[in-house]
Amino acid sequence: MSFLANKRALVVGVANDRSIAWGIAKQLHAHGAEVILTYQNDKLKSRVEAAAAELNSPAIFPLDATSDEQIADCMAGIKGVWADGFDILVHSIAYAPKNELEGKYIENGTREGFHTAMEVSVYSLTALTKAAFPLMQGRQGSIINLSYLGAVRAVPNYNTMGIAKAALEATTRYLAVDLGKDGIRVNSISAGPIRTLAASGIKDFRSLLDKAAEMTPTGKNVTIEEVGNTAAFLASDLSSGITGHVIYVDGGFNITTAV
Ligand code: 0WE
Repeated sequence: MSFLANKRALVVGVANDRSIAWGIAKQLHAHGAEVILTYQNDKLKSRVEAAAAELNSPAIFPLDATSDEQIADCMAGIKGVWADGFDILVHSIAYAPKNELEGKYIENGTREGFHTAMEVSVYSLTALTKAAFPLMQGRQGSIINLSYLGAVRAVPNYNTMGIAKAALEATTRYLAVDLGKDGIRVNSISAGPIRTLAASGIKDFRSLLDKAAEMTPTGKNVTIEEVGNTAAFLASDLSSGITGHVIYVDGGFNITTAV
């Protein structure tokens, strides 16, 4: 019945109860997994602590995924709790400087913004995967990251983040090939737009959500719980034949077109 019984998950990217990472953590736990959350900084610590308590988490750890030292300390901490390893790694992190996410890419895209977006939103997956590998090896593991349609379509204003998400999806494929024989699958969920803390920093996000809902086959935007349930499937052995893939959890928006 509980298809994630005896699975252990590390979920990176919870900021508050609107975070996609939180929807995923909740659903992984609901389907039977034990879950450890990380918090990016002291400002977010108390909120993540409260979230972890709801899931009866055995521990929480600080983690800024741009720091190899913090990644190493986090994995050492996890080894202290889960000595024989863990099964599921969820990466739900993205950042580009605000000015990169408005207007024309050719006008507002900068070398520094590009570098920051790639470092925080893309290389962090590789860095976390490298560090998690010794603990995940040989256990039917699953690594999941979050993408967006802007990886494969030119979405107005998404700009630098679209280029970063394209690189994240490519990273998913390369890691899937490298880790397949060690029993680890790597997949991406391309979620429809969701009102999160990150999204609250984006101009006119409300109207983007309304327009998207109108064009979406299901007639509504997706929830963090819907993304979480797809993550639970990808985390589980039910998806043992799927790796290097991008699954759209967007109510079908990506198959529509403007006329
Ligand atoms: O990946 C994202 C957004 C992630 C994000 C959000 C922010 C806001 C605050 C990354 N960096 C920042 N930097 C900040 O300073 N999404 C899929 C949501 C999103 O963002 C958009 C979208 C959609 C959808 C930006 C422009 C257009 C559409």
